[in-house]
Amino acid sequence: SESLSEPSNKKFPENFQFGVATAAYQVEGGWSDDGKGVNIWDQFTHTHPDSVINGDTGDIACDSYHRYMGDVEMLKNLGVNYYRFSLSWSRILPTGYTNQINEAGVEYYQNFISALKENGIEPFVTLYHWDLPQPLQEIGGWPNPLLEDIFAVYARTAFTLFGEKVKNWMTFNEPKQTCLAGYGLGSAAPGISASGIGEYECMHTIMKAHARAYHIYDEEFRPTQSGRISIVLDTGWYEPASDSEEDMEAAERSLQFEHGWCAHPIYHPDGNYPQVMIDRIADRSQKEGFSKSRLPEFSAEEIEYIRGTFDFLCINTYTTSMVKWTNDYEIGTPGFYADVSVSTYQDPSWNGSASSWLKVVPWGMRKLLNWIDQTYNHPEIVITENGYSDDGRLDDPNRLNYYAEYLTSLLEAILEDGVNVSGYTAWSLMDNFEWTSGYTVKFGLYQVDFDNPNRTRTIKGSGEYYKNVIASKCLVDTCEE
Ligand code: GBH
Repeated sequence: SESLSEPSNKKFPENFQFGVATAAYQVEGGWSDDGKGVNIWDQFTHTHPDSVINGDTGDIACDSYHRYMGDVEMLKNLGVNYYRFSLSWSRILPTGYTNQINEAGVEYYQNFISALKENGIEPFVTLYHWDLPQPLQEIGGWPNPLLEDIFAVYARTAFTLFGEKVKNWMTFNEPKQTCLAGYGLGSAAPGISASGIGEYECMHTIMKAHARAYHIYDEEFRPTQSGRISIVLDTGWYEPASDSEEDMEAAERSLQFEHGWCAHPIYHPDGNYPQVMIDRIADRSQKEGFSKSRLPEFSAEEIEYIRGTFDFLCINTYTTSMVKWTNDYEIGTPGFYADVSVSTYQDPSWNGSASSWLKVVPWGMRKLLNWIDQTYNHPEIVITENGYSDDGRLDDPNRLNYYAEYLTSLLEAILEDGVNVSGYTAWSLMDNFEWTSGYTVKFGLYQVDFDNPNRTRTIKGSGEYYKNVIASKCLVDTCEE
């Protein structure tokens, strides 16, 4: 594994766009203010405090609900082209349905979006970043196919309310996490453990719900609003542990399960789940004694309806794993990882972060971008998240180096490999509620003082660096002209 010493002195293309990202539950706070309804993360942090480090919650978080003009100031100072944030569904529709519309929540987003536009910052809006209204969990959450319809109604509401100013929409953030952690392993909200079944049913609804929202936008809103819409998928790079045929097959299989599961139905010209998933899960299900595959099936009409529902490809990527071929896991308890049956590890020589899973492997991102480019037919790609965690210090050379090295790999993918990447988004604008890690792990370009009721924000060394990168489109003091 090669490691980079010097950041590239090449320039990003003139029209390349830079942004930063957050998500509603991680920054907004105001969890019960002005008519907001309860969502599954409110519920999870309040009723399973043992599942989050220090029993932390997003009740107040960065208090962006009350301090959004402070957020705008920071975004302006960084000079970003766009801000990727998410809408809190239950702030707009407290029950999840349209029987109640919370005017205060609608106004909050209208004011915020207007303030962004007035300051020349394009809003990139995610409809769903993991915070399902609790009443929809009461009817089963994402594994319930009814949620397709309910999400479609919410999406139409959002396009109607905000679509005049919002020209970049993302339906779901990382459905793989929603489904695996939420309905498979039970490690994240809503905490359902139903591995081997729950995650597949969850994804099946989300694929259809995404496609519905895409078609609604395409048919009812695009003609007048002329924006674009996509879905945000997350994946690391999976590098074969050797160049043996077995390890290469195992690494490709990992990519198909970890990324193809959501990407193939939407981005691949053939549509549908990857064949390797269809075959393996059918085979294991049969051996386990199920009457049919645990992987639900799409009809031919559904495959067609979902295929191609993107205007550009959005990818969150942070790290890399090595993959070794292994014997298939024994037939027994069904589970996603047993269905994949590979052995993964991270090289002990790779630099780490405050998150156990996040190792610094910039070359992995270049390989991933090339794999996506080849597998999905040279799409336009926006990196919608990439970043590094530490303890929240202001002087943060490790985060600065992470950005310098990953952006160097990105430049190589664009300039040397011809991958069509049009935007890059740093996660995150500021330190925030890092899900089950609570406030112990920090990703921000700005530090937030969580002990201060004003939630004072201070730019870090990496924030100053990113600001210069955006202004100069260059990673070092001077770039080749
Ligand atoms: C993103 O997920 C999220 O979109 C964002 O909200 C979050 O704050 C950010 O990353 C930083 O984490 O602990 O071994 O079980 C990134 C993908 C998938 C990375 C789940 C962490 C847990 C691995 N995440 N993964 S493990």
